[in-house]
Amino acid sequence: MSPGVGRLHVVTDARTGRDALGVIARAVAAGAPVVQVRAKDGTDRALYELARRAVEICTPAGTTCIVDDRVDVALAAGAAGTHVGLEDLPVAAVRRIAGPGHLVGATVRDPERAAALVAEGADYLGVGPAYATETKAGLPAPLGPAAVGAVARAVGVPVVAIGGVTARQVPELLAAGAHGVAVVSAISEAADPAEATRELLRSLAGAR
Ligand code: TZP
Ligand code: MG
Repeated sequence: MSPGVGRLHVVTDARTGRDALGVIARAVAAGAPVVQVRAKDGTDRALYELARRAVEICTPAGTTCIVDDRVDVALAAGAAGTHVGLEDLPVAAVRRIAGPGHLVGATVRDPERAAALVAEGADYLGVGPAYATETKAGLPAPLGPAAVGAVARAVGVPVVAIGGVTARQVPELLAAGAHGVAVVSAISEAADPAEATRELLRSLAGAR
């Protein structure tokens, strides 16, 4: 599945009160290839409903919908994939649950662990925080593009940089070896999320 992983992952803002579906709709209409549904504070039912409605928006547009953390919700909602971090279910467990057709992404920060995650069944890797960000608390210091490149060189699957990424950083991330980028605030905090999506897509296309 990894050749099909898109280069722009639009990740929803997990903070409560955000219009996640409105952002998803605008980003998908603007051509976002991947949406990751990320929500930390609500009930299982609320996450399921959000994921289900996200899938409804993504599917007709051909956008890949991924659910953060929760393979059970991803499968129940009909999402194409699940993204897991270091404290979530292991990649191998997600792969066992979801089977071979499910897109599995994993967060990683170092090349040694990256290869192991791919061996477990990860289709793509997210590396971050690439830059400073206020969107997620408790993160280590920014890794920078070189660390993203080091992971990319260690594996044969696409590597997506996350954390503080805007269109401005896309050229150096791609030059370092990233396949693409994952963003929260660059799109969800933008006055015009559709235009912000197009700007990122232009950067990704231009930097190739
Ligand atoms: N994981 C590492 S950084 C981050 C996540 C979920 C937040 C990225 O948000 P932003 O607003 O694009 O910096
Ligand atoms: Mg997680």
